Amino acid sequence: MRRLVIATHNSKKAREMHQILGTRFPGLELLTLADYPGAPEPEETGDTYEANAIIKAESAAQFTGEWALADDAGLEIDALPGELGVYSKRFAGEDTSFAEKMVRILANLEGVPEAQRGARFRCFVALAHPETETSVFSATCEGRIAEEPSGAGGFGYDPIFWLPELGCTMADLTAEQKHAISHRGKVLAEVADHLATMI
Ligand code: ITT
Repeated sequence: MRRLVIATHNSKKAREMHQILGTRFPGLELLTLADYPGAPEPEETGDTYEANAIIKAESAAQFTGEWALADDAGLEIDALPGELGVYSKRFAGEDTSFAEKMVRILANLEGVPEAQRGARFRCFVALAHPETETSVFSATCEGRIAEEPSGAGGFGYDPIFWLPELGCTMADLTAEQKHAISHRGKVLAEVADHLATMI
């Protein structure tokens, strides 16, 4: 494998995937869907992360003819069962900003004690090629929902994702610190071990 397409339309997620894989494989040509004008944005019709990751990776592999890597992630909040998860992007409406989504989550959790504010990011990654069977990898990152947003790093729900062992939110971390402990960092470390056998 000489070239890998990062199959996401989320530029911040693409940057994270690029940083993590580029550090490990400096000789690998990493492209994104932005390099393929007209690349379709398939509907995420699956009701699992795994199904959606496969849909995105296989669509990109078919369109580009290359190896393609897609990730589907979400935030699971114990006190709000079934409300985010696979549907994290659509929480409180697809067009609502993340600032607004986070305000809604914090309002829903008002008065909920720390011990009941458990949450995790879950991430599934699919690696596809037009001529081979798709492989799937997954990882989680455990934390809590903070009392208030903090930090400007990362993206999405990172400002309200509290990391008790570090005493800060995911958005308070540098990119390198996030990748060392995050769901995406962990799953891509596993993917990288797999890619190392193919490069
Ligand atoms: P693609 O499907 O094009 O890859 P997306 O933004 O739709 O991009 P997902 O469906 O995988 O991505 O993720 C759903 C939401 O979960 C995403 O919009 C983010 O808000 C949130 N999310 C995913 N990874 C995150 C992370 O590392 N930190 C914070 N929020 C994250």
